[in-house]
Amino acid sequence: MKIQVSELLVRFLERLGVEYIFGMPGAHILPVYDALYQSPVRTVLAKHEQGAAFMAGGYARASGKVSCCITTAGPGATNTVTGIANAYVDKQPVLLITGETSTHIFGKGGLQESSGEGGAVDQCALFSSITRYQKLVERTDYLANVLNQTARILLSDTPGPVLLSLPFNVQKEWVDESILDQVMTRRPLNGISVRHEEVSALTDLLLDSVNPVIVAGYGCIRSGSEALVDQLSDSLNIPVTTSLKAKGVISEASPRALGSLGVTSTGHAYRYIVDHADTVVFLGAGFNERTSYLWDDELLQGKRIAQVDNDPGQLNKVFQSDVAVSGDIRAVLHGVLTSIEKQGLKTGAIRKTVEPCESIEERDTGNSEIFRSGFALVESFFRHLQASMPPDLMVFDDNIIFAQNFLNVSEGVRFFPNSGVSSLGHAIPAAIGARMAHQRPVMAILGDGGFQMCCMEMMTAVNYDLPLTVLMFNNSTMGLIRKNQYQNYDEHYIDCDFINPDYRQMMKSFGFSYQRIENEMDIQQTFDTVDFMGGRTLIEIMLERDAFPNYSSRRH
Ligand SMILES: Cc1ncc(C[n+]2csc(CCOP(=O)(O)OP(=O)(O)O)c2C)c(N)n1
Ligand SMILES: [Mg+2]
Repeated sequence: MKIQVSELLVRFLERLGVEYIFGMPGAHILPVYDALYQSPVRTVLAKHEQGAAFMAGGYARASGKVSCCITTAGPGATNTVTGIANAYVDKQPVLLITGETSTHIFGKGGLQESSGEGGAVDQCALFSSITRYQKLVERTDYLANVLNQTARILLSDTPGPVLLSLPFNVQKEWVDESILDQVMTRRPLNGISVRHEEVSALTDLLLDSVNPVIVAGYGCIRSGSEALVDQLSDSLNIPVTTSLKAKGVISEASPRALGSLGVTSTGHAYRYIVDHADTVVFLGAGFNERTSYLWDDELLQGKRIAQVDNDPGQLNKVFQSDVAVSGDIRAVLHGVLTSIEKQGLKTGAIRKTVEPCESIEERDTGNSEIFRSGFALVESFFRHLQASMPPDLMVFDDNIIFAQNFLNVSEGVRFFPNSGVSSLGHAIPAAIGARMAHQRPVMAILGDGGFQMCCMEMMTAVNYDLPLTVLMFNNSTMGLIRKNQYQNYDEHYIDCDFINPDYRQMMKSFGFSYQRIENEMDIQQTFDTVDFMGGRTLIEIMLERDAFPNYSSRRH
């Protein structure tokens, strides 16, 4: 049967299992919107295409499923750049579909043309370093190949964004629907095989260690290995620290949890590794600037190192491992546990010579220089939150430092710190995307600077009747920048301070509930009234401009 390319594309999305498509229409993409009119794929109209791209990323991150974004040519597409770059760095399966001027006017200076001809913006070139595949689809005879290539990347174990740009006339061309039968739209069952010798080497290393430590990374979440990490940690009594992005891989209420590792943490995990570990096992964890304390020399000095990752490109990238295993983390851990069991070892086989921490409280605040003063209200807020938050809350966090240290992530709760390109303006739209994926309560945490970059997306939550709790820290400054200028630039404060609007009034006009926290009583009142499950609330915590968390922002 003959159908138009726009419809073929929508049928392709349906076969991929796409549920939502986040974006904003424009004349050049209306044929695809028209095909979406009758489709079960639901459209979500964002306030800004950057928000749409962050929503698509949030959806993919929360669900692991293919996510989609749609814009018009020219500015619609260019507005997504930061969100797509974010998905690229985070390896999210995000498909960006954009319109384009008709092929017969390429190079003539069409409105919003981004074909790259005759001095026009070259959209594919622009996206080439932030997508795994980008195609200006000028013809239909290779459509099956283009869609196959798209699906292959989106459904792979290490996915990334794909851009398909469709000229207006091509969207309306007629093609045979059977093209879709040539396209693979199911995830291939080609898990990376695991080599027995590598698993044995890892097992031997673990059994030969006195005080090993596991550093669990996002790869553990991506591969669904959380329970196996916990099992391994339990069976050999190995303490676990995580990268920020993997916070909660094992319950942070566990006495085996060292808390997260990184420059914005209280430093407990760092000190534990430096002082006690003889072996460090990285599981699906890169060793980026924050986790590694700027690749600190002392952290891994004299330790034996093992690394497991499903992406061979990650192995030995920033440190040399004694044992490097490439393969599915689940399969590797399964192999190690089986091998340990075969050797007849029981729980607690490795004698722990050092307690990971005396108490959870000591772990989270002990010796910390970061929160010397000014944050009693924030600490208290998180204590209340910990006690009364819904057990399945999903938290998107652009502020990072407070939740990283004051929020214990345990079973059920999921924590999504800003990652990727670490862009402000991410938490609110990403939380909205995640809520589309799961009928679970969501919370966005961010500063007042970041808030003003994306707060209009709160109206997207209103438009789609989604519950959303936003926690915003009002310090009337870009606090991180101010801190940096204090620490490293002789207090030359430039372009950090600003005047905030009256958020109570703003929220009134948005139809959001509003809670302002200036003292302990306000906290109590907030938790008495806030409805995480069904409400839409902005909670504003007032902070001193100079009460910054005292961690180092040094660069080299
Ligand atoms: C898109 C983008 N622009 C600039 C930055 C650099 N930057 C990092 S933190 C920050 C200040 C954030 O201020 P605010 O959101 O108020 O948080 P605070 O540090 O005050 O808690 C800036 C400008 C960034 N990360 N992303
Ligand atoms: Mg601020």
